[in-house]
Amino acid sequence: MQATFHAIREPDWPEGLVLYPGLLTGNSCQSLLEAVEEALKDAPLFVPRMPGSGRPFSVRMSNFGPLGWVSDKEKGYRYEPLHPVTNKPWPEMPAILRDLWARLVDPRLPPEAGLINYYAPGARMGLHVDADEEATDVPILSVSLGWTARFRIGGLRRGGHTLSLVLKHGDVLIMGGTARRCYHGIDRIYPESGPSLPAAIGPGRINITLRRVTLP
Ligand SMILES: O=C(O)CCC(=O)C(=O)O
Ligand SMILES: [Mn+2]
Repeated sequence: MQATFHAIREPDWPEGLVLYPGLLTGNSCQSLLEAVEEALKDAPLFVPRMPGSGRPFSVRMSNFGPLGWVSDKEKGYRYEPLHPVTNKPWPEMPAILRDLWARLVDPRLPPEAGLINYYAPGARMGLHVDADEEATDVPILSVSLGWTARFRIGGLRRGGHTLSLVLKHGDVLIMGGTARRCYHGIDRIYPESGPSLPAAIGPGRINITLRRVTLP
């Protein structure tokens, strides 16, 4: 799995933000994409909607693990054990993701949700804080696959200074410490800037974020 195990932290980044560029090798990325393709057969991508307005997100989603992040007009952001359309449990978390978490986050407290984000060309994700977990102090681990994205991160409040970094195929990003509570999002993805996703998924980018949801 380790091509390089080089951690990048920069002085102007929020404390707790760590980038491992290309941590997942080509083969691991390939196996992971196969696991995503397989999972989506059973748990197809759904269109999350903003609470209240019902406006659709441009990113489509699914999940791995016992809990999945969902959002709709009526009940808003939350974790659910069942897929909102099929009403079936989410597919099991692939071993490769469990291992990555054990190595970089916590071997004793496994992730409960692996949110799969699919960015088709033109999709983006507005600035937000991940705040629907009870385990608010456990870092979030994010894996990027396919086309490159521009990730933006700011501070603890909206409207302050932000900075951007580029997330490529095989990159792993940890948001722990202060960064766990910072506003962040995806400005854009760059067309054809990375390996193609499986045809059954479509062109663009897959991001998987592993989250601990409940307190032990
Ligand atoms: O796609 C990404 O890299 C970030 C995703 C994200 O922030 C989220 O799913 O909450
Ligand atoms: Mn997030």
